Amino acid sequence: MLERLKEFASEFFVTGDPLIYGADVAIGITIIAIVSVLTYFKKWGWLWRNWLTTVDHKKIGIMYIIASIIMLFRGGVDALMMRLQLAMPNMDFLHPEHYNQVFTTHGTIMILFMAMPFMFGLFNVIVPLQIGARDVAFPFLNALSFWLFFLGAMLFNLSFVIGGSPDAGWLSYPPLSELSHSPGVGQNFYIWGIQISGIGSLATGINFMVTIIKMRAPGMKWMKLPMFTWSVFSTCIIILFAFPILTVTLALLFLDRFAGAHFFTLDLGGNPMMYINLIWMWGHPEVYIVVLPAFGVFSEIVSTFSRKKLFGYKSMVFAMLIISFLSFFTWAHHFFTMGSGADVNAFFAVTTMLIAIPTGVKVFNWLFTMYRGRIRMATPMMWTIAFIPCFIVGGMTGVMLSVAPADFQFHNSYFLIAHFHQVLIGGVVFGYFAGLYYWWPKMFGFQLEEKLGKWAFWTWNIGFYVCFMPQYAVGLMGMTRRLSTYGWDTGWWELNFVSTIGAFLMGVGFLFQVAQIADGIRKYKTLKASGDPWDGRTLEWSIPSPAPEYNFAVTPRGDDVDEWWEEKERRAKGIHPPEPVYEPIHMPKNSSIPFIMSVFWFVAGFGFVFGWLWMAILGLAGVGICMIARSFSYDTDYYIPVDEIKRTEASLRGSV
Ligand code: HEM
Ligand SMILES: [Cu+2]
Repeated sequence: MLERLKEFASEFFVTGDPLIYGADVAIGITIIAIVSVLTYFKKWGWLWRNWLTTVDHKKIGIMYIIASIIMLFRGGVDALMMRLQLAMPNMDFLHPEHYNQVFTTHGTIMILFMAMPFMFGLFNVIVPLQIGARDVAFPFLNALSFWLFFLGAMLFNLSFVIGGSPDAGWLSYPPLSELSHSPGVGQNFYIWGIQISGIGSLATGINFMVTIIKMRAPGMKWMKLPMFTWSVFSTCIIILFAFPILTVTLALLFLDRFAGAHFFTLDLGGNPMMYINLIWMWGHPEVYIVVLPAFGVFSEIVSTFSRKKLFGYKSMVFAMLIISFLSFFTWAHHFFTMGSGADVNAFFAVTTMLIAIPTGVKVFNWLFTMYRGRIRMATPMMWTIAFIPCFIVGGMTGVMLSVAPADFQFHNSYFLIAHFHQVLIGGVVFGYFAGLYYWWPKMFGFQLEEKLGKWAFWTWNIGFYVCFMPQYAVGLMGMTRRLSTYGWDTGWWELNFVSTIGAFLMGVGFLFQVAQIADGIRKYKTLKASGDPWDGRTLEWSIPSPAPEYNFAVTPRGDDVDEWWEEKERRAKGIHPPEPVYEPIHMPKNSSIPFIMSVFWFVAGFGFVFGWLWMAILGLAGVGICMIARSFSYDTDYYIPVDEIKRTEASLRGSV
């Protein structure tokens, strides 16, 4: 009996590597620390009532961002481990199997559990405020989306200590990801972690689409929508069409592994290339999903910090919609080498190149907005200005990759690694950082001090170029991706060494950001932000920071893109708005169902990962019961009475 138990434990828990034991201990200590702090300060009730069961879009947004920053840390540690291993030839720090796991978890986490939630966090905090709404269209569904994302991400991360990590790359190509080549549970963790959080992503896409269509302030016609909200809308269109493809593809892969199907196997009629086509039909749109909101953030910041209207508003909107559309017709540029022939490759090469046109339009619009503007160099603006050249180089190397015959050389080399990190870091990460700095005072009610922020900015930026520029070169010299080590005779080590230094500089940049935030929290009482700390232009700046629970005491109007700016101009001329007439505000009630239901999804996922059908059925039954419970709960809303609104407004407005 004891022997059997031991055997089970040695398969169940990941063993053998000192790094893993170290991580086990660290995870254990963190959990104990969190539990004891919550118990000691008697904060469990507070956590449950204010956060775990909340349906408030602002709080959900903050939880998304916190989770994504933790994931940025984990993905970043993975990155640094890889760069350490590649710093010198013949290094013995990560063994090949371990290296495979690390690049797989790094890529998956960075895209799905860092970029996506960071983006959803910004959607949540800002979109309802920008369009003058009380909340999103479906607040309950919104909470459910968050918890599905969170527990999906936790399930994925669990593979680090239980069962073993996936190691077939961030897109899990068959045949590597099939049972024949990956008999362990790692791929199952991959499939279920992404499936569960993916349902949440699809629901968020639908939720924000409906919110933007139905809940805009009176007067806010489509061409009066703030640019960030437009970017969210175009992203939601892509999510709506792309995420179902991902769900189906992973479901088919799961059937291959779990039920002996042969969709993507090499024998019995299956075809691995079918998977690769399908996954990129989601995967390419996915990169536009994460970058369009960053474009939206930059548009807001450029105009606020140049104190000018955004140049070329309509062309911005059309550029984004065209990008959304085109993003569905470029997927095969990820495997020009498949052998589909010149005609097919030519089609995908041309569609890919076409995307450069609307993107170029946007870049010129940002530049023209800055032209002759009175530019203020606060941190959000610095990230924006740094993004422009970085994204241009990243985009141009993308156009180089889209030349199909040339791609036969570039394919899967470090040239590609450098290209996509340049657009993902220089575009997506810089964009979300800019957004976080910009909207930080609105989220938390205090300003961050700029000094540490500027240190973070410079170390991140210098680190970025030092890390990735050499990779273009080393790629052209023949170094391929997913390589766990190389010899002295390759001539690659100097460039790799420099690249590793750059990666660690970015790590230092991250530490500066953590320090900046910690410092801000320590001094937050002295750093109180007004409702409009940047002299903003859109409606979110017209209300106090942080926004009260109900956002707007009276529904605002949205007659202009820069409605709040116009309002300030009117007030300067002495035209004041009429005294507000308050009415009771209709609000959604908190609910514990999203959290509990997602925990059941987690249980079901865990059961499927290990093939324990009883557990999977138990989990799914729990999910079903939660759905039934929700459909019978009628007590889902309440009204904030006028007295309370008056009191809150008086205390908030008094202090701003
Ligand atoms: C912060 C600095 C970062 C560094 C130093 C870094 C470094 C690396 C390294 C060394 C690899 C493995 C290359 C290989 O052996 O093939 C890699 C792969 C990858 N990275 Fe990053 N990375 C960073 C940030 C990011 C970000 C922000 C994202 C996405 C938002 C990202 C997405 C990916 C993806 C998708 C892969 C491919 C994984 C695979 O081959 O399956 N990385 N990165
Ligand atoms: Cu692509």
